[in-house]
Amino acid sequence: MSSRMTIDQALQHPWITEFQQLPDRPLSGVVFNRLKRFTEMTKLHGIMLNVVAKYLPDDSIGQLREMFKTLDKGNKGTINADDLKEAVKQLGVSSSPEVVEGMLQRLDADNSGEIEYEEFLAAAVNKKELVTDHTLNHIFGAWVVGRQGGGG
Ligand SMILES: [Ca+2]
Repeated sequence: MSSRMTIDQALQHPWITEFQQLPDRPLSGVVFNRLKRFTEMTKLHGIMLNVVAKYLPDDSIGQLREMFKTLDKGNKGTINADDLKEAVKQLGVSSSPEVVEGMLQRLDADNSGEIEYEEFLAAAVNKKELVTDHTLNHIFGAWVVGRQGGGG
């Protein structure tokens, strides 16, 4: 039996839960897990999340905005491969550079080579929070108004 933990096992581990409270760690275990799960989704699912993420209310993404700023070294407005690797290292999860590169490629919806804020949001947000009345009203409300020519 191998004593080496998988990433998923490590993220269930109590000390990860403890670490995610620490402010000097740019990435929380929970969010890292979401990013990882995002890479396992179908491409279409990822595109849909990118669309929905644009309509998220500010109050549900405040913490993620702060996390993005912390990850974004030098205030570039984007997260690059180095930022992500450093964050994963600080999280204390053993993850190969290839895994992090793969994660970045998957999150990078527009193939710019970096993760923009909305790309990060799409992957990092709690998926249960995504499909709420608020976001659905925004998306379908805008669509219905568009179809009716804005009249009322
Ligand atoms: Ca991008």
